[in-house]
Amino acid sequence: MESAATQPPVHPSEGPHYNPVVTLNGWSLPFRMNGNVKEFHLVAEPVEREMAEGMTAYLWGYNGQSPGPTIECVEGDRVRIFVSNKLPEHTTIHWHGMILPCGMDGVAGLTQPAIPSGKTFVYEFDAVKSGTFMYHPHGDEMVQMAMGMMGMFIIHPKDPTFMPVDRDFVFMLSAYDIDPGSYLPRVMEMTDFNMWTINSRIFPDVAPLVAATGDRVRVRVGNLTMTNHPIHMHGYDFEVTCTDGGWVRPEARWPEVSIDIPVGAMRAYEFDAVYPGDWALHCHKSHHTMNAMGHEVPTFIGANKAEVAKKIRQVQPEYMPMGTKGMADMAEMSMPLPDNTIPMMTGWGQFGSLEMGGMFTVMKVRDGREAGNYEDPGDYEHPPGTVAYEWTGALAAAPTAPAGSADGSAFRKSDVRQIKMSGSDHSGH
Ligand SMILES: [Cu+2]
Repeated sequence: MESAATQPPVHPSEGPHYNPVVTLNGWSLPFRMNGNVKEFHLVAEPVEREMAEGMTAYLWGYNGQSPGPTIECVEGDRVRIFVSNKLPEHTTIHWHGMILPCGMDGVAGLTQPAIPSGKTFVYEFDAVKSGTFMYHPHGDEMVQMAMGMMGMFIIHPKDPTFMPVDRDFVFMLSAYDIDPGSYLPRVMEMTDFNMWTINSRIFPDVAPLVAATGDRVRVRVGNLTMTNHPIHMHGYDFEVTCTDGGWVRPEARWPEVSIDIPVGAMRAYEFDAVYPGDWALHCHKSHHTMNAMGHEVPTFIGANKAEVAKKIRQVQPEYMPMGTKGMADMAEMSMPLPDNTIPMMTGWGQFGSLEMGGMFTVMKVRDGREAGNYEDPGDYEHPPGTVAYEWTGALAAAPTAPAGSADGSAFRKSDVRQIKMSGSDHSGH
């Protein structure tokens, strides 16, 4: 797949019918029927992934892309998956969350010999349980997953009336540590990643999720990074209806506005898209909605850099003191960057700079969208009188915290007394 654009869903022309998923900035792997067996072909190989305009990563993936294409089948299908290895080292594929014979589980050494470079192995099993699963290597796993080898595996219910939705989105969260100016992830990194991605794309180049007002919408999110991601969507409350363990019974669900996606897990949530708008959808860890962030930058908030700026300009005339009022000025100013990286905070909306990056996108709900149309509808046209606005009239004094028993200073006085008492106790010993 040459393009990183979201490919429209592919309705099955053979085998049992299902309502296909839409992979954000991705696509579904075509299959062919061979008798009663649904056959797929995955090719593990080095790929180039454009994470955003101006930033390409040299990754390993499947069929020309990282993450690999989404595999879709139907509960009851017999599937046969050919896996060709074009990597410089051996690999396997583990089918995360799926019920299958042990010898098809894909753990190198434990359940099968690894697939040598240049060879093709076959995995074959019955899709016995519907739900959302993942696939990834289980041989040199740390390196191969750090290089981007992963994908989603959807088994649709045999009964098409079971939990039907109008729009069914799926994406994988992955993270990379790629130094600005370079292309390869540092595979030994464990914590300090700088590219927090949705299907190996970073904001502002993550595709929006597009829905029509009134649609029943499902969003399936897999996490194969090294940390959890509290995925937060504005404008709605919703319920987790599926994990990689299976469907969640209605009596076991509760309302949420952020759902934590644990490491090595999948959560699918559903809602009725009754509120039109451009609703932010993002990881709530604020460092995960940034790009290419260095964590050694000192905090200058409140500092007066006027004097030091004068001195620095004697040797570096273009020097601009930044960060003394916060960091928003960094998003608004475009400064020269090293090759192959993009700004830490970026993205422009109809009202200005978003100051975002990484795991951020938008759920765009619009009246009158036709079924099957996933094209970006552009900016939301707010009904008149429904946008926050500047107040230019007179203002009464703003309320402040009342003085009294809950006042912080009174609390501190008792603290001091406690400390004195324990001090005298101590001296008595
Ligand atoms: Cu996160």
